[in-house]
Amino acid sequence: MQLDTNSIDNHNQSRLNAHKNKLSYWADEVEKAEATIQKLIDFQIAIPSWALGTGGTRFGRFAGGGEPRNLEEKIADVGLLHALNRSSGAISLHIPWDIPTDPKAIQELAGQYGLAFDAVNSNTFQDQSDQSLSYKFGSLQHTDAAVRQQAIDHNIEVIRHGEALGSKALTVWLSDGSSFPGQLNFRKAFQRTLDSLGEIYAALPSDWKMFVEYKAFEPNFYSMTVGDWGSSFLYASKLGPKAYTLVDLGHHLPNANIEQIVAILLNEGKLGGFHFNDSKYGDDDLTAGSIKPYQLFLIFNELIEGMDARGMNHASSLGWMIDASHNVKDPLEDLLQSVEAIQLAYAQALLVDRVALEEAREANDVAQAQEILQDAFRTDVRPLVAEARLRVGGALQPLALYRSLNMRQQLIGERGAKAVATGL
Ligand code: AFD
Ligand code: MN
Ligand code: MN
Repeated sequence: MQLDTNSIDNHNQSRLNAHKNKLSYWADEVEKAEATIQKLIDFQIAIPSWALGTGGTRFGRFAGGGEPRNLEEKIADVGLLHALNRSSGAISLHIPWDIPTDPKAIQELAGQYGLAFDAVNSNTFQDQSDQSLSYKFGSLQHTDAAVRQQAIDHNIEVIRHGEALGSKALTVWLSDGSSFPGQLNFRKAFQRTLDSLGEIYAALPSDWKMFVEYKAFEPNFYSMTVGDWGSSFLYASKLGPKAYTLVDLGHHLPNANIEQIVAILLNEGKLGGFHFNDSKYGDDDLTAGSIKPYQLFLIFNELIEGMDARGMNHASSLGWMIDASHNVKDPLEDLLQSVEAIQLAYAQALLVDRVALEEAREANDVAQAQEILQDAFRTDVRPLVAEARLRVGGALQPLALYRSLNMRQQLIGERGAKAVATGL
């Protein structure tokens, strides 16, 4: 569905005065505000194709209607998000859920919405109906070389699909592991996984990256073969310069210090990208910033510090992707909220007075260091984020506009109340 620009203009006009008033708070700090707005305009966050339908739990799924029935409709949904916020200019596909039958046409369609293709994701955590061997006991780690080969071939096929669309990265998330003590020889599982990843790595085009995503538990509950950042780092280091660790915020054990993990990976040049979401317990896949916004800010604080130290480009040096989806919200509303939360955390982290922070640290002035961070975190940067959107044709309040235009009702009218998204 294409959003007509008139509705955005009308929406913005009616809110313009209120917005300018809020923005005037920044009048004394124009320089800082300007720099932040420019960075926000450049910063794009990829939307996962699997988050456009209502997510379920293993107990049930409550579809909301009007879900995208095919890849074209998924692209249309991301196009709609991007038209509203001008910050969701990419889509991350999951194969085989999103196999593009006509890549040229798909690329063209995405181009019409101003969308690029971010990392492509392989899937060896499910058996497909046309698949000859099962992944019940793992894929790249499997004891049977034929199963490993099938999983390797699948990953290489995913790379080929991505190449046809202009993607530049492959994300490998494995459910491989074991659920009971004694089930798995850890050493062999690691080595087999490394060897299999090595074969996939060898098939990467020269300008591609491979993201190795780790997860502490689930679906295996005793061990995961890529279970933490340490093992992901080890795989990525052994694989070579095109391999990196991908941090999914929900994939840690409770209370893990993710910002410190991020700082270390960045320092080693091995941080590849992110899957943003939030959680209270495990891989809850809740809206980014909905539970622990301060943690999200602290992560961005390390990102900016570490990226600036290495001369990296905030917008393009790392993969920025959302991986959130759940049961009780309209997925498009949820994604608008996630993108906004990420932008807010990024903008707040840009405000941190880094010189003063370093001085406080060097002087062991703990209270002052905390003040500096919290001062930035407690600044209301919503007008800056809204201004960034306004300047590039987005809506001042994307969620409010989405609601006032009854977008979900329109989608239901177009696709039906029982339309179910392909994928999980
Ligand atoms: C998993 C991971 C991973 C994977 C996805 C599948 O977060 O990114 O691709 O779910 O839906 O938990
Ligand atoms: Mn993920
Ligand atoms: Mn996950």
